[in-house]
Amino acid sequence: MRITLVQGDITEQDADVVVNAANSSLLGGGGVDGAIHRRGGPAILAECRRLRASHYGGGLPTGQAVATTAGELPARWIVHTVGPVHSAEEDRSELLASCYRESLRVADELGAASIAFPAVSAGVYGWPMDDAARIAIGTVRATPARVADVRFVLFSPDAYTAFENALAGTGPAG
Ligand code: AR6
Repeated sequence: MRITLVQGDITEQDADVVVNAANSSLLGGGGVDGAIHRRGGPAILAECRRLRASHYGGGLPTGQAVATTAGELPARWIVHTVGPVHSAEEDRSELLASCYRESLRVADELGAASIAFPAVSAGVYGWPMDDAARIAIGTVRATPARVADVRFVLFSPDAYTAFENALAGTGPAG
């Protein structure tokens, strides 16, 4: 498995799988989720609605992942995963790690050769970027998977730097 970092917009990635930082409703939202639905077109939402009706009436649980078409995006599939909202009182790292493990598992089931991840939970859900990056890189490295090309697509220079540090094993001091 090769891990690479890209600064940019995840909707432009031509990876087999693009991971969406969704919410449990699967009905869209802001951030990555909004961009994916906006640029991928209505086929993605239509399939999300079918998945809700067939399997996830109560919502897709936090830490799980499920695949749909990528609609008009260059990717072949979207894997929707629900990150945990960051909490100062409770350690939810294991749920965030689960998002990466489950997304890799679904990508393997699909036979994907490449996968692009955003920084799950590090936007609307409030996760500190350095910690989100450490969990993301650490989990992907520790997960056996057939998918050979794993990309993290970071929107901002700060996010890119946080992932660079995590990849090099040099977190911020303190
Ligand atoms: N490409 C790559 N990264 C992006 C893009 C993009 N097009 N847009 C934003 N980011 P977020 P979350 C970065 O909020 O924290 C939605 O409303 C962003 O700067 O997308 O898991 C859902 O419906 C941040 O670093 O996801 C949920 O309700 C990172 O992607 C909720 O937000 C993740 O930010 C999920 O929140």
